[in-house]
Amino acid sequence: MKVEDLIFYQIYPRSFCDGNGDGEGDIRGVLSKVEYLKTLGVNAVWFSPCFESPNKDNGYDIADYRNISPKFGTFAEFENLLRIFHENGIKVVLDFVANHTSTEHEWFQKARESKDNPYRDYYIWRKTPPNDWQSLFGGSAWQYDEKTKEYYLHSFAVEQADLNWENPKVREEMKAIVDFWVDKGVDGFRCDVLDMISKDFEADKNGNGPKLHEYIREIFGRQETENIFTVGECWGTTPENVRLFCAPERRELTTVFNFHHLCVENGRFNAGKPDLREVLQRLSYWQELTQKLGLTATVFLGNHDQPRSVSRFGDEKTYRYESATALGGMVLLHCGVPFIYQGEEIGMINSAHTQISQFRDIESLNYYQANIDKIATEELIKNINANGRDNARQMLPWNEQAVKSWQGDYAHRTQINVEKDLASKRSVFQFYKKLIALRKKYSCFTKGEYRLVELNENYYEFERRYTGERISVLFNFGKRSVHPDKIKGEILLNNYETVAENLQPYQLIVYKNASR
Ligand code: TEU
Repeated sequence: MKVEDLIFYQIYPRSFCDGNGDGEGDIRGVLSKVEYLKTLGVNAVWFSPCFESPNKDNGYDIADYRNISPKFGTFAEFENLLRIFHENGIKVVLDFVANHTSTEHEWFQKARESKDNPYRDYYIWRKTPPNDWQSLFGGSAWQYDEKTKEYYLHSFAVEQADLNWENPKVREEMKAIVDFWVDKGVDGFRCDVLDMISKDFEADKNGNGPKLHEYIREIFGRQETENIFTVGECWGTTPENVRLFCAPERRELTTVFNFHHLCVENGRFNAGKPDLREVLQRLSYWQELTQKLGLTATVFLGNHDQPRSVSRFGDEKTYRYESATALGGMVLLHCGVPFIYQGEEIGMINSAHTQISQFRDIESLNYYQANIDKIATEELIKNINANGRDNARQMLPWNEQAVKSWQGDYAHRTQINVEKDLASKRSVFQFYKKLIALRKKYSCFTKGEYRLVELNENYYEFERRYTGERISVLFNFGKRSVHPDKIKGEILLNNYETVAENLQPYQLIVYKNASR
């Protein structure tokens, strides 16, 4: 399968489907939903980490890279899953967490034993903190370790120690892990915070260091990894960096997730409603840029770290169906590899917690602790409800029956669940299915050129062209109706039943060979 034909669905293993009723997602659950994924039409799945982990950061703290978390299933069950996905034409991409391991990983357990342990240099130790780098989850990134009286670096939780990529042994270990899974038959990797593996102490930067590209080539530029799909999670990308990561002749990555279009709010938790126009403007900028450079882009509006896109960019109260379907159109009709995050296909919205005890995510809990004396509790809860990562981690509601869940039950379960959506006349899932079918039918979506036609306060129009095909996508992203110039043409898709003179709130219309 060609890269441009891939249509991804991200599964967050702990929250996708619970097959044994213990309150956590598992392989049995995933296997019961293969038909669901096939009906939707996706042909690739990215699994967030499903390896052994104490779950301080939900699997992004890996204790054993070669073992499946027993909560998720056995190794044999995983091999079976892989086989079944492949038989059904679905590629499987795993998460590769290369910047850090859990402090429960045996490498770290040994490293912390003594300064001369052979594993000591697998991690980054200093007598005193050499800088004031902060953990992305709050507080200093340097943690004092009693036993050997030195500090180790942890860019995320205290229990996630950063690996020392300067050490060739670490790079060998990482290659062996990649090869282990490639040998098992997985089709690629999503690489967690990949741009952080090379540090730059001199320039005082915890990432995008001078050896970054060299390291990536060392791992993924080999014959063994020639045919796999790789996507690097790179927060601090610049256009130049993206070119370096993705230019095929450099043999680094297939593509990257860059987050410019999702970094539109001021600050992490006290954000306020973001401006969708700004999001679309940035998305459009990256579309044009990757196209100009001949690189593969990714397109996504959510993942397991982001609030629900409908709540964030759409209107979850009055126009949930319309905004969910139109945002789906933004993901599936642009240029590059689209990624649907679980639950987007039924228009899931943010949760509405009322108490801090209902949140699970370490980033949100640390934010709460750090601000409890400064900001009123209601305000803190409001901020976490709007911006926190638990929103994306609610168990996917398959039907309206309440379930036991590590997250607590989804607050909107009775209004929003798969069964109800599928039975509804206004089914978000059915619209996603149509979007995917459209993407598969017209080569201009997979191979075609992207051209921005118009972007103003609440109206976005772009065109995709390939040989004789020309398709226009019109999106009114405001709550007012807008009046684009009169358009004629064959309507391929419309998230309203009618086409009035004005485009209705969150209306998305796709025209073939439109003319004015
Ligand atoms: O995310 C990297 C990252 O920078 C996020 O933690 C981000 O700061 C936060 O979500 C606010 O938007 C990756 C994973 O996707 C995330 O789940 C992990 O917690 C993190 O790395 C550490 O592995």
